[in-house]
Amino acid sequence: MDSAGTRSVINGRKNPTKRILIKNGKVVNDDLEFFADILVEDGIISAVGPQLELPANTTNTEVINAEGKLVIPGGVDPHVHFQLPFMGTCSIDDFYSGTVAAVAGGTTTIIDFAIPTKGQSLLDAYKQWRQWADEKVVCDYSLHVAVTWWKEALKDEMKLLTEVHGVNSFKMFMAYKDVFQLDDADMIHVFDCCKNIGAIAQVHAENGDMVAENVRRLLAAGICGPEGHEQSRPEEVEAEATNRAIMIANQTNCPLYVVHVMSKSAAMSVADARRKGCVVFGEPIAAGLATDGRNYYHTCWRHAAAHVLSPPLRPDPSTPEFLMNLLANGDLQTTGTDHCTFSSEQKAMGKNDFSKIPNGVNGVEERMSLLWEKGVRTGKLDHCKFVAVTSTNAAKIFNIYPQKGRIQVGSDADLVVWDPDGSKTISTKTHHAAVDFNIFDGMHVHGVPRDVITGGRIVVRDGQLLPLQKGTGKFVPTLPYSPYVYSRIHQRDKIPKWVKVDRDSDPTSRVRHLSGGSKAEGHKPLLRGLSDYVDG
Ligand code: URQ
Ligand code: ZN
Ligand code: ZN
Repeated sequence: MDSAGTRSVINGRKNPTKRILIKNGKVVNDDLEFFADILVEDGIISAVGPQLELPANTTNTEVINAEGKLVIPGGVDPHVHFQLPFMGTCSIDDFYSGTVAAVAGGTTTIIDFAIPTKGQSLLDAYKQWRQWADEKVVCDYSLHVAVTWWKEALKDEMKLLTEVHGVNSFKMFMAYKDVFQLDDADMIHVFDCCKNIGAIAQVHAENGDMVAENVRRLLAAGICGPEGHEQSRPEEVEAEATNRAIMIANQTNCPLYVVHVMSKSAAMSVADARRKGCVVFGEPIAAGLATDGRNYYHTCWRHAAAHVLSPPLRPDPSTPEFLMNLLANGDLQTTGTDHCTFSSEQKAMGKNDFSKIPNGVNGVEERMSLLWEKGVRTGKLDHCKFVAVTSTNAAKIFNIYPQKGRIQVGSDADLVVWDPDGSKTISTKTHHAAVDFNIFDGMHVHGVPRDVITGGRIVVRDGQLLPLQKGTGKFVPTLPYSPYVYSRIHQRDKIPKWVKVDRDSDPTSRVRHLSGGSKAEGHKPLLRGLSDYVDG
């Protein structure tokens, strides 16, 4: 709008192939909400402002009336596993059905994991995942890379992945013994390497050795059903590993991102570490924010097995609200889903032994509505915080902000016209994932996407998913040294960590004995205040 208060007529870009004008909506970023129109041209936001108008003769423009609705940045889900080869099978949602489900729920960027088998080159795994994803995704995606084994030469691969291939985060599994698990000595090498290349260390935090022993004991005791899963890896098994990873991160001054924080005690470990100044980020997931581990005791085997993921859902029914409270107050930062789905037939691989049930649940389509229902409608999250934890914080941590996670000129046109008063009942019958079970089945949730735009393409209109072409999404490189993460790391690097004491040149000189605490004449008190150990 110009000074005279008349409508702003935008000339926009020269002959864009596709324009979308979103009018009359309320824009919500993580720091501010305001009424404004949004002009999208060729996949990029080209104008944001009040009462935008296009020249009368403008063609190839679609106008969306967002009156009474919010317009939010497309969701960023930093934790999914589409078509993951795992536990003798492969997760049933591939990069097509998985990203279709994502956009159907308002998520327009997903971050998956290239997970090499032990001994496999990290780079080869990365190339394999790129090939799987590029031909199928319908929205943009990035990749974390897992480090499931260690040798010195992997430092070069990690450096190459970060500097050339757009990977800035490396995940270590502290569980899945003999499959993905790394021991502490190797983890320290990986953390150290992450720090030296400006990457983020991620952990799946469970004590895999304790899990293995508990599985053995439970099976020996004849407990073979899904109820054995959570009993084999109770909260303290998660919390201990969380603390261990935080310690290694702090000792190596490497930023840490704890994926799928599933319990109160692990969440408090993250919160306490952050309050002590550690650079740690915690990610609860949709499942842990909306349901709990009592489901493992359901008498229907399929129902109980459907909820098997690791770390498990906790039987304490107050856990979801506890995690939501920490998300609301900033002790936890992002929300993922760990969407890793397996059909009834696949889950039945563990019908006689719970440790053989493929681990994973759904969530990529339901995450944002569940956050609205359990977070906003309970008064814990305001609109800006909802955007922060479903989109912006993950974009900032993984260094794809403000390209993703913000509505401003120059950002990608990943936008959702959000209907705060709309509602739906989650159902396996209507969800878009390929899996035949939905762990949120029957939940009535408020807050739904009415229109979804990803990369400037309308993929949902008036609540209806449009036909989507495979491969229309693109890989988004995540660059090292995210300022949101590394600015504090660099500051911490400036603080001397160790102390060296200068002593007599002749180390065999008379050893001073402990005395009654009088200070030695002329002796400088030790930097650590241990002067009373030195005699007068
Ligand atoms: O552990 C993970 O994050 C992957 C293998 C998905 N499965 C799970 O149980 N969380
Ligand atoms: Zn995991
Ligand atoms: Zn995962």
